[in-house]
Amino acid sequence: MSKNLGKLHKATNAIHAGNEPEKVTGAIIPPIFQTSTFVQTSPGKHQGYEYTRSHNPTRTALEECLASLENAKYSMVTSSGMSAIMLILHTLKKDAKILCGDDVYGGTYRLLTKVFNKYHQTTFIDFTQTKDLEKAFKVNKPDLVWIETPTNPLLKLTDIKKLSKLCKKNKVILVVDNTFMSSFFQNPLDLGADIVIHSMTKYLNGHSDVVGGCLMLNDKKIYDQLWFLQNSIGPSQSPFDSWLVLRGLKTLAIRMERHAENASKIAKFLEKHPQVEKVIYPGLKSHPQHKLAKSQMHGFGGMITFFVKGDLAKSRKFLKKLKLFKLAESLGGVESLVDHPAIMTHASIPVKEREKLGITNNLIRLSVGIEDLDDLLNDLKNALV
Ligand code: P1T
Repeated sequence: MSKNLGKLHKATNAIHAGNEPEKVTGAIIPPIFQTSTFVQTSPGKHQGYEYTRSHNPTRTALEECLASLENAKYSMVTSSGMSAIMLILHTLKKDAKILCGDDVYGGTYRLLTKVFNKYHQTTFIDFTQTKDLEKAFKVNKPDLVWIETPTNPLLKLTDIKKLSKLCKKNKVILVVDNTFMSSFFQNPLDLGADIVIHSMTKYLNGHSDVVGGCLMLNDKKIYDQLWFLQNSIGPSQSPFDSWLVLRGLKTLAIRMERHAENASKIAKFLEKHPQVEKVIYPGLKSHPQHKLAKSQMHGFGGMITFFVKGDLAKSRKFLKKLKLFKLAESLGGVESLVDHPAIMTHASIPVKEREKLGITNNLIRLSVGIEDLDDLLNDLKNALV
């Protein structure tokens, strides 16, 4: 346990929380405890650590830092975003009902519809368009509500405070996947959510060199259940990867500010471009939930989704011409990435569903990095012809 630092700002916590100087040498950076096991002085007598699948001091340091960033009592680090999601789904009883936002990461959709469909029943609804949520709760009788806000890839927002009130009234667990905002721009637990998850692969680590996930929550009973599952199933993160995320977190505040600053200017540029049909970015006045974005988020983030004018051939031409924006799945790293959701990140969603959602062949998703803005704008200008 690190010293209680009192109430500090997030930029400070990202650097200091969980980062105690090492006790033997005073090293300012917590070491990588690259060990699978810990010696006991007599059976059952140890210093809090027995085996790295269960606990590891480097992972503990990261968990403390993450908990401070989401104002959470408990945090758990996992081997990937998907394994964090899997652990939550395993806490549900058989035949549980899940009400899930209709626009989610393709892998989340796949896990719910092709793996956990053996145990649970998931109904997908558009929380932004469903006027009568009370009725949706009455009809579906969910045990758990799952949302991304902003969603991947259409950047739709859900009013977390409003939804959490309804969940509490109906004794339903609300889980928010906060990956797109990072803990710097949005804190769902403060707005009433029960569990927050992140793919740490994205903004929290920020350097595209780690795959990881995390869970933050305030309920001890659910935490104990999640930890039991983590220990039993085994998707714990390696000490080295935890150390890299702890390192990445130190610059979370300045990275997020720069991601958002660049994205806001790029979104405005794209909105005026004659080859662009429509731009979706929560920071634009044209975003249908811009007002909600201003009230529940502390920044608009680094993700932009837009439609080029034309078809798949036009999208392919644009993607081929880009030089700085690299065509790759993932997001949230310091380098800019571009994604074609229909063929890449959301291919596991059936075509009919994708089309209903609006994930069309001319839809492009940008993860705006922290490079010089002029270089990014020039890259887009050269490719959008
Ligand atoms: O890739 P992994 O660390 O397992 O995280 C899965 C995940 C969970 N939640 C959201 C909102 C995500 O975006 C992801 C992963 N997403 C991508 C790889 C992507 O390019 O959208």
